[in-house]
Amino acid sequence: MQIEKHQIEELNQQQLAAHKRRFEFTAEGVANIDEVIKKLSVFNIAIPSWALGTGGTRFGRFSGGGEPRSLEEKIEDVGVIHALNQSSNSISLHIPWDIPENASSIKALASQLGLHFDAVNSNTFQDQPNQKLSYKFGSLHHVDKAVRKQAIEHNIEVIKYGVQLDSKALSVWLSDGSNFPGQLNLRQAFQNTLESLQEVYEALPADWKMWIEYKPYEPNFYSTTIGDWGQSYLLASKLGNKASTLVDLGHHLQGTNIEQIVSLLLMEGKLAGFHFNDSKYGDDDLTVGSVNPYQLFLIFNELVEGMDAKGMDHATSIGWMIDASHNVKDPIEDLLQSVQAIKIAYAQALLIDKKALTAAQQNNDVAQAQEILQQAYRTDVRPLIAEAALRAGGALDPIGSFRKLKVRDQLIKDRGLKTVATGL
Ligand code: RM4
Ligand code: MN
Ligand code: MN
Repeated sequence: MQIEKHQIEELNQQQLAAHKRRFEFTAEGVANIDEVIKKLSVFNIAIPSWALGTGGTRFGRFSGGGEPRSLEEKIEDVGVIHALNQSSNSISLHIPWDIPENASSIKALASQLGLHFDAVNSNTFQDQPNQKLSYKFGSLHHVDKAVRKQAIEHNIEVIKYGVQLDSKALSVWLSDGSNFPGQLNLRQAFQNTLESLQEVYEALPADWKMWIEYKPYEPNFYSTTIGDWGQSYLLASKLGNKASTLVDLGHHLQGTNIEQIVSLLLMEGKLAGFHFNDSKYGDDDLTVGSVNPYQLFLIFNELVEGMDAKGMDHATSIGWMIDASHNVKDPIEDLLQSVQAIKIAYAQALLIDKKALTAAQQNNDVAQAQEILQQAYRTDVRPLIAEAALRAGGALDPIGSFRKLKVRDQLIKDRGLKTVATGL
C-alpha cells in the first residue's frame, strides 16, 4: 500500500488556514525561523525493521492485524510513515529477522519510496534453527572459542548483507552476561569480547562504523559484559576510530543522567548515535516522549550545543534511530508519535537562547539558566514541525492523516488480520 501525494495535499488543504495562524503566532517569537525550519526539514530518524509488527512481552503477544509478513512489506510500512512525516527516510535491519534475499530488488523498492538503509544489527542473543552452537551462555564473550568464532562469523555475514544494501554501520548489542555471582570471570569475559570485536572490526569496510550498544541488565540479571557507557567506551577506544558508543535511552538504571553521558561521549568524538524510546522502569521500549519528554529535551540541548561547538552537521553526523516496540498500539501510529516527539525535542533545543544561557552559566545565575531552558521547553513548537513537513511534502497532521486515510484497514484487507511480523 502506498499513500499518494494528492491524498496528503487534500488533507493538508483542509487544515491549512488554521495551521498558518498557529505557525505565524509561534514564528513571530523565533529570530532565525527559516534556519530552524530548514534544520527540521532535513532531520530524519531511522525506523527499525523489528518495530513494524506488534511487540510482545514474555507473557504474550497480541497481534494488531495487517502486520508486515515480509521485508518488502516492512519497507512499504516505512514508506507510509515517510510519506506522512517526511522524516523517516531510512530503515535499519536486524539479521536474521530480516534477511535481504534479493538485495537489488529490495534496494529498488526502498529507493522508489525515497528510503535507504541505515545500520544493520546483528543478533547473537537468540539461537536460530539449525545453528550449530548455542548462545545460552553468551556469544562474543563465551568461554568456548568455537562459540565466539560462530558469533564473529555471524557479525561478518551481517556486514556483507549491509554492504549489498549500502548500509554504513554495524550495530552490535550483546545480551552476554551472567545471571549469578561467580558464574563468570568478569575480566576474561570483557577480554574475550574485545578480541572478538577486534576480528569483526577487521572485517569492516573502510567507510563503515561499528556502533557498540550497552545495557545494564536483562536478559542477564547479575552482570552484562557491555553493561554501561564506560565499558562500551573502553571497547570503542581500544578498537579504533571506526568504533563508538551507541546510546539506547532505555538502557540505564533509574535516575541516570543520560544527557551528561551524551555530552561527554560527543566531546570525545565517541557518540555513535541513538536508539530512541522512553521508559518508566527499565528497557520498556515505550513511545519516545511518552513518559519523560523533558529528559529528551535536555538530551537534545546537550546534542545541539555539543554538535555546534564542534561544527557538526546535526542531521548526518551521528545515527538517529528509534528502537521501540508496542504491544497495545498500532505500530505505525506509535512510530509516527515517536518521530514527532524527537522532532519536538530537537526544535525546542534549537530555540534555546544560547548566548543568554552561556551568560547565566558564567554568572552562576542558576534561576535564570533554568528560565532560559524552560522558556524553550514550554514553547509549543508543533506548528514549526508541521510547517517543515508541509514544505517537504508531508502531512500537517501525520497520525490524523493515517487515520483519515484508513491505512490500517487497507493493510488488514491486503495482508489479513492474523499476520505476524518477525521480531521480538
Ligand atoms: C535490545 C537492544 C537492541 C535491540 C534488541 C531487539 O534490548 O535494545 O538494540 O536490537 O533489544
Ligand atoms: Mn537498542
Ligand atoms: Mn533495548
